[in-house]
Amino acid sequence: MLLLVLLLQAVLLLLALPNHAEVTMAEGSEVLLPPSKETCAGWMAGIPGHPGHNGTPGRDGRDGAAGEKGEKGDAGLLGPKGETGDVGVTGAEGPRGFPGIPGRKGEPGEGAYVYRSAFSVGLETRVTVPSVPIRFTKIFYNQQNHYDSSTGKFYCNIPGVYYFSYHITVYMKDVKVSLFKKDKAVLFTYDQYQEKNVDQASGSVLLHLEVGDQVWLQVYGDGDNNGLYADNVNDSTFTGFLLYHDTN
Ligand SMILES: [Ca+2]
Repeated sequence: MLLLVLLLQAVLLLLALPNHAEVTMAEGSEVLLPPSKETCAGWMAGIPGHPGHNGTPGRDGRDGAAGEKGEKGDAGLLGPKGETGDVGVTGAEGPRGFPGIPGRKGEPGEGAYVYRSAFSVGLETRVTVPSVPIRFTKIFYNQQNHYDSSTGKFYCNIPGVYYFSYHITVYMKDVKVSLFKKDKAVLFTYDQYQEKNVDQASGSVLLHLEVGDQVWLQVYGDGDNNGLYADNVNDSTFTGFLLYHDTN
């Protein structure tokens, strides 16, 4: 501001200097004009006066027009990272995938036929001889031929646990029978016959057998206890089968 004032004063001074004489004349209108050279031959010019004092500073000018809008500034620095948001809602189940690759073919299984052993036979004649194997010659089942109808014995081909049972019709005489294994009686059954009646005698057992073991039924005792009977409406049967084979 001060600089502006000084500059204004300098401009006013410059403007005032050339017109000093006129200004002096204007201000001095009431002063007596010097007489013209024609009217005053003996006139001599006076000494120029001193420059006037500086005028008082003018008033402040009006505000200038607003400048043009500046250029856009650079982007500021990135702010700190915000807090982790809440977990979103579980999405919908996706589509079913493609079928997988088929697995490898399995190892061949154990042959079931090898471990089959079963027989079921019946009495065809009522004549039984004591102290020898009873021969059951009516064959209900003997697929593996492990029972020999010519001897009345079962021959073990597969080591394991076997089930044996017999159901005998008793008629006319008492019955005493034993189940033999390897020349030794292991099971005994005794039935006393009742006059004018038909009785039943039965027995069953589980036995572990090794290959080559023989099993059969036989009348035991010294008496005449061979009342085993069979006809068209009465059977006496002997049955055996492998329950499960040895695994070692
Ligand atoms: Ca009886």
